[in-house]
Amino acid sequence: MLIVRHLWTIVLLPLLAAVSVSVCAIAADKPNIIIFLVDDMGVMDTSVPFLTDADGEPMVYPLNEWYRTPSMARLAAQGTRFSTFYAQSVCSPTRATVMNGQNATRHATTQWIAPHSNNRGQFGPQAWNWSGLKKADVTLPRVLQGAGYRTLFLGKAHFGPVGSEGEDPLNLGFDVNIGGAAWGQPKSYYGQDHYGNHPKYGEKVTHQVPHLEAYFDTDTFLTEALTLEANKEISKSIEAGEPFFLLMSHYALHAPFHSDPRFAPNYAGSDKSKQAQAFATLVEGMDKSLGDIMDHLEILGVAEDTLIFFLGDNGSDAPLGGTHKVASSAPLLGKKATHYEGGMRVPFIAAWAKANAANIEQQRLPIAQGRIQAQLGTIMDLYPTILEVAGATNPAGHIYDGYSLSKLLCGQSDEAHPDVFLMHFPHAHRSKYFTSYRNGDWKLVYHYFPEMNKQSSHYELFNLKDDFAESQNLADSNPKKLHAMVQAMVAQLEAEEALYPVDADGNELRPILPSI
Ligand SMILES: [Ca+2]
Repeated sequence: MLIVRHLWTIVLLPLLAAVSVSVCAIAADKPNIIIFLVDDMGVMDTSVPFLTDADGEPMVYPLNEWYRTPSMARLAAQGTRFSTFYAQSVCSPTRATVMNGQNATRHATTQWIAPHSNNRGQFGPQAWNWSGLKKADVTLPRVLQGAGYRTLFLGKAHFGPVGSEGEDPLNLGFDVNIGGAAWGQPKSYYGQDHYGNHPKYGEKVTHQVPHLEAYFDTDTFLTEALTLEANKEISKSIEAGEPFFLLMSHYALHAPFHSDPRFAPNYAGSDKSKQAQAFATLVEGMDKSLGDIMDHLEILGVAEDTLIFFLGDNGSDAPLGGTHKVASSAPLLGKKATHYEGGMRVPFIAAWAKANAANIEQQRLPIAQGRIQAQLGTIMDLYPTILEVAGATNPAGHIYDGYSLSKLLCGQSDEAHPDVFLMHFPHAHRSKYFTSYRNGDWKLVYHYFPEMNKQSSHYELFNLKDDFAESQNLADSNPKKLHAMVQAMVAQLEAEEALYPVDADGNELRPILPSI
């Protein structure tokens, strides 16, 4: 009997060892992937210059000198950043796009999702996707789960309203959810306030951040608590030998602009408002989080095997100046929720957490270091880029609108990647009922006027190469270009099955072609 058992051991052990080695080899072939998504972070809310001069050299503006983001600078030095990267103008549309790679026009979550009521607005399309993402939807984390990843969600979700399937990231392909709920902002950033869960708020409180009881009544700022929890989950994945996908989705920099005491002294001497100073502390706390995660990856010895995509989810909401002015995103015009560049331009950096040209995974995607890519990229591009890096396959029948960024990240131009971005917003916010369409150097903004209860139109046409601050409307002086741009915009709206604003009688308002 003993001999038999021994024989089994002799036969089985090498087999088990072989299986074990094989699994490890597969795991090692898959890089860890982090999307570091910062809420309401515009392209100018950082000390890292993203905008460039005509020669592609970075331009430092006063806002770059105001903010402090050394960890972003560290990441940018190791990777490639984009001078022109587009997200949607508000939260939920971008968040759904991160998850499914579709333009908001197609996934139809075209407005931010209010937690308790359908906020389509008086003239918004009835069929817009207020209920957000569903259990059955194709999502990036679910596809990555299928490719062997442990999927981690930390922070602000805002994928669906209260009581919907999309309210809980665990329904959408994540193995872990810490902090994610229907809320688009926290009630409080402070541990002393229990991040909005404190009894002092009463029973009808909303916007309380879940899962952070361990930090109640401490001085731990929300951004820090989420970072500590993220690093714990990263450690668990490494200990388990599983590659991880982390959507590190900070509540910062969204209002309320609560000052982070750790950084407040850095701005106290400024002549800027208390609100602007508090906003700057949110920026610096977010940046510390990035640095802490990068340090943790190095300590664990997995920085070389970890790819980081850093970006904001819409244009800046910095409390500086007027909504439709050159202010919060200076030198760009406008801020979050507007149709101008300040509403939709976000920072984007992609880098290995520690560059090493000898690393096999990095040889497959040798991201150019310290480089600024001038060709435009969009939020839709994350989905196909990450699937490619992870060796995952897009499920049959799932349409996505992005293009792989891999050539652009490696310092090349890519003719297959179109210089086009369509942003469709058939709702009312700071800017109302508009579609903007970027194509090459040109940008068209089409305004619908449902309030007038009849078809009416207004066009803005800018040449961003000559006029990045959108100061000169060329719609009247260049009718040929205007016509061509509206035609191309309409074609893309149709291809993506856009839903349009309606007039008071419920009639759909489609864009009107201008006469030539
Ligand atoms: Ca946002």
